[in-house]
Amino acid sequence: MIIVHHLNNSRSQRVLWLLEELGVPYEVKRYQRDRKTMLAPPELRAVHPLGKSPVIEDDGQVLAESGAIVEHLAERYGDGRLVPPAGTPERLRYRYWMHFAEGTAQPPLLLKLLFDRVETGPMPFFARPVARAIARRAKGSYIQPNIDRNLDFMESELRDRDWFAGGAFSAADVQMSFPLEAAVLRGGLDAKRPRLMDFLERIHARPAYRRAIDKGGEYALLR
Ligand SMILES: N[C@@H](CCC(=O)N[C@@H](CS)C(=O)NCC(=O)O)C(=O)O
Repeated sequence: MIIVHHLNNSRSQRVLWLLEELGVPYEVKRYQRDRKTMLAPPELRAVHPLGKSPVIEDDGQVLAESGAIVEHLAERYGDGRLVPPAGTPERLRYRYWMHFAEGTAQPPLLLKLLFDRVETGPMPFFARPVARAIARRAKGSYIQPNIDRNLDFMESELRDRDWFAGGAFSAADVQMSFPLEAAVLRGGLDAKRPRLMDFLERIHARPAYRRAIDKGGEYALLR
């Protein structure tokens, strides 16, 4: 039985969704973020030294890193589904988006989250103006322009195809869901990029996605 170590409101929601798409049985072990710091509880470090989610156990082997998990599960249990055939342009695009999600899309969104907290979080009154100025400068000069460029690029890539790898839904779309959901919450993704919004609507309507939400519990990234 596959075990998914699942943190509320996190990237591991994607893993539950993928397993629902594949129809593979699994067990969910739930962990709650600290309400104040939003960090994972220390028990997750007993599963993997980094203490982040997702982590899975499959056949007694522990695997972390959502992209590696998604690729592994799709290859091992997909039986040809959700992974484009090897040697096709779709397979190359599949690989590209699988890595783009965490390697390029996610970093500026995380920076945005951190600098938003610097700007609005509690601190001594004398430090506030300086901290706010630094946060605004970082967001305006680097973070938001990178988020915008990434979003424009993703929007343009869905101009000629329904899904990121091509005409068929694939595990790369599962991996891409999290940065897009995060971009709605804090990256400025809205109706001005209609193809990305339509992508989100289509994935949220999938029965497997809905089942995964029921299994995972609280998921505030969902819109
Ligand atoms: N690149 C890693 C990132 C893992 C990660 O940062 N997970 C977050 C959840 S979205 C986490 O565990 N945060 C809690 C913490 O850092 O304590 C992946 O894709 O799996």
